[in-house]
Order: sequence, then structure tokens, then C-alpha cells
Amino acid sequence: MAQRQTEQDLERRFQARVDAEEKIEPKDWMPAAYRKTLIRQISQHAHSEVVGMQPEGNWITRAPSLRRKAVLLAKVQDEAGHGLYLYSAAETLGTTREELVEALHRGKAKYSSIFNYPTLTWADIGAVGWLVDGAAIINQVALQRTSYGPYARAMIRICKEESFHQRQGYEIMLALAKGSAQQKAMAQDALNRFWWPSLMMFGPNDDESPNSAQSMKWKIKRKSNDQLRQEFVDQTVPQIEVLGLELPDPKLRWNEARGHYDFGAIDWEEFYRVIKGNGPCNRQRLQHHIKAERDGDWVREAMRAYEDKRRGREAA
Ligand code: FAQ
Repeated sequence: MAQRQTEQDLERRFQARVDAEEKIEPKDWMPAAYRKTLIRQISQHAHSEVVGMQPEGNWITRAPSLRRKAVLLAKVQDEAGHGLYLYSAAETLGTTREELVEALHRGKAKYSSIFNYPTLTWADIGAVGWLVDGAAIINQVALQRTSYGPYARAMIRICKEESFHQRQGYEIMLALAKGSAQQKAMAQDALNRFWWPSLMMFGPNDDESPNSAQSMKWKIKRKSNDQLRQEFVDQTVPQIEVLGLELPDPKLRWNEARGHYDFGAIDWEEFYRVIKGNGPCNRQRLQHHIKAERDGDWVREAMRAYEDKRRGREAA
């Protein structure tokens, strides 16, 4: 009984710290479920950054100029870096990178649905930078104020880089949209294919989101899925207009009374199909990750052997 009261006291104090906007740090007491939720979200975020390198990496050898190639290479490398910051943040919660990657390979941990769509043309690289990084930033700007210190600090650094990514994507789209009729058609096609999957990145509607209420209470999430999605639509529609492309949704229109854009219904069946592993590229993405991990085994083995030898020398 006394122990249960202590646990309740700890929880009360923890929530008071969260409510007072204090950051929770790795060695602080935290409820087991808070730790579990963070490991789930941060690791899925990390996996998204790393798996997200695949659709863009697909175009590095085919970028249309040396300049485009250098920029894309730098962007894809940044995503690897984001994955590393995030795995490190997750490790402060008492898990290991090996465990997290294993959960991904077993299909237990998710990564963002968006990376299960193929990049079929060069315009898709523009659309990914502009829309996917654009959606990611909106989410990540809010996460800079998340309650867990290491996650919040990783986000600050990541957001700075994502904003360059978003601009490079938009610049590709601008060049194509102002180019030949064929280039403009390619940009329109990329927008049409990436629009709805980008809206799905924010997750299910608030009333269908099982984790949201508790994550908002713990201030892991600072804005709801629907709030962030609306911000994304409001920010992106004027950018589509500047490109001179057609809005990809016949129901998209400004709602004067709400002060926001209204938009059409998302195909949630497609969303759940993709997050359950049955999207257009799920198998390919996971197989590629597993192969890359296996191909790198010898590097890790060599590092361990070197470290063992160094320790042995120090001990002698
Ligand atoms: N895809 O109850 P909720 C990037 C799952 S970074 C797959 O609402 P929650 C940069 C969710 O996990 C993109 N699964 O969940 C880049 C849960 O399943 P679980 C990644 C999704 O966690 C650009 C279930 O549905 N960003 O793109 C998705 O409260 C270019 C119920 O959902 C982040 O991860 C989805 N879209 O809210 C890199 C941001 N949505 O785990 C390379 C951090 C939902 O219980 C190239 N994460 N699910 O089995 C978050 O903010 C949250 O986790 C949400 C979901 C908002 C994604």
C-alpha cells in the first residue's frame, strides 16, 4: 500500500513538472508508460529518417545536373544524421540501437507511411523535399517543445536542416513548373501522387488516434494530428498557387468563417493498408534495410575487434 502511494506521489510530481514546462531528463523518474511511448515514437521517427533515404537515394545517380546531385547527396546524408541523433535520444531511455533495429526488421516498429510510395520521376524528388519535408517540419517544430529533453534538443538541430530540405524541394518544383509543358505536367503528376500520402503523415484523425490524449497530457505531443495537418494545408495551398499548379483536391477551398482551408476526405483505408505493411513499396524498403544492415556486419565486427584489442592493451 505504502509503495503504491509512493508511485502515485511520483506520478503526481512528474505531471506537475510536465505542466510547469520543465524538461524531463534521462536520469529523472518517469512513468514506465511515458518511457515506452517515447521509445516507440522516437524510434519510429529515427527509422523514418533512415528508411526515408531510400526513395531519394534512388535518384542520386540520375539527378539532372552536378549541382542537383551535390544538393541531393547532402540532403540524403542529413537524413542519416537525423536518424543518428534520434537513435541516440532513444538510447538515453535504456534501450539499444540493436534492439530498435531488430524491432523494425521484425515488423514490430513502424516508420512513416510516406516512404512506402515510389519516386518515379525527378519531379518526385521535388515533391518529397517540398511536401514530405514540409510536413515533417510542421510536426517537428512542435516537437522542439516536447517534454523529454534529449528529444526536444535533437529536434532543434533537425528543424534547421529540414528547412533547407524543404526549400531545395520547392526550388526543383519551381524550375519544373516554370519549364516546358512536359516538365510542368511532370510536376503536376508528382503533386497529385504525393499530396494525399503527405496529409496521411500526420496520422489518423484526432478521434481515431489511440495515443494522442495521453501523449498530449504528457506534452510529448504539443499539437494534435488534425491541428498539424490543417497547418500544413494552410501553408502549402498558397505555395501550389505560386507554382501555377492545379490543387490536387476538388474540395480544397478557403473557408472564411474558419480562417482555414477546407479539404476533402482522406482515404484511411489506404493509410491503414500501408502502415500494416501492404503499401506499394513496404517489402522493398524493409528488404533493402535488412540487406544494408547485413552488408555492414563486417564493419561492426571489425570495430568491436579493434575496441577489444585496445581495451586488452590498456589492461596489460
Ligand atoms: N506512418 O495514435 P496515433 C521525415 C501509427 S520524418 C506510420 O496518432 P502517435 C523526414 C502510430 O505510430 C517523418 N504509422 O500515434 C524525412 C500508431 O501506431 P503504433 C516521421 C503511423 O504516435 C523527409 C498508430 O498509427 N516523423 O519525414 C503514421 O500519437 C524526407 C496510431 O496513431 C515522425 O515520426 C504514419 N504516418 O502519432 C526523412 C514524427 N501515423 O505506434 C527522409 C514523430 C500514425 O501505436 C526524407 N512522430 N501512425 O503501433 C509523431 O509525431 C507521431 O508518432 C505521429 C503519430 C504524429 C506520426
